[in-house]
Amino acid sequence: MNAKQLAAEQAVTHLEHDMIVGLGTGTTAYHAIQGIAARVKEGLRIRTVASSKQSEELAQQLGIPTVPFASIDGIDLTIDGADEVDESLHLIKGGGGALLREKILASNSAKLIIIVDESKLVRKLGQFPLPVEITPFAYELTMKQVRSLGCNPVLRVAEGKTFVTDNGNFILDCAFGVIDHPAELSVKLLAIPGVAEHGLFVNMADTVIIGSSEGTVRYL
Ligand code: ABF
Repeated sequence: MNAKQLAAEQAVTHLEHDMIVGLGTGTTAYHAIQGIAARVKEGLRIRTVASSKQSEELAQQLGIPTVPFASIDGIDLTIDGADEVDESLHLIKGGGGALLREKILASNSAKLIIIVDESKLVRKLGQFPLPVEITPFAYELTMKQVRSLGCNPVLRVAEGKTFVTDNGNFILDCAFGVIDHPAELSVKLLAIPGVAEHGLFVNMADTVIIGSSEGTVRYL
């Protein structure tokens, strides 16, 4: 079992009957969805909502009950990955392009468990370029405003085309260098009208589960 899978397997031990569960996105969250499917097969009674079309389709293929957002009032537990985790459990997410939906799920969850391998742990956030989701309209001007905050934003491209999120938006990958004050940067980014959301998750994670290549798991 690899490190990501170990963390995922540990996270699914936190599931309980009748929970509404948020499904994350990415390769670590993939393992969690597999683990959730195994528990559902054993008889665990849960309902889920997903942070991406990809995760929703995977859940449905694996026989995990998915429900519309209109049918729930909130989420009991979301299990998701991250690109970076610092010592205060602040996160950078969005490398997979699902940050807006991931943040909506996280902010509506009573508990957010983040699952990572050791490579994601950093003392301070910022080695991983911060993903910022922006509306396509006048995106060049939005890019300029984001640049003025002290980074060189790069419009994300995938398979030779501008990457488009599940919400029809673009992503800017913004290398800020060390982010000393993530909460302040968050406020500044959200003050730019074309910014839909960004990948800084400040004070959102309740628990981080770290899998290691030696086969151990620890909690932050
Ligand atoms: C999602 O998947 C993200 O927010 C993050 O960008 C990514 C983590 O990648 P992986 O789990 O594939 O390493 O959770």
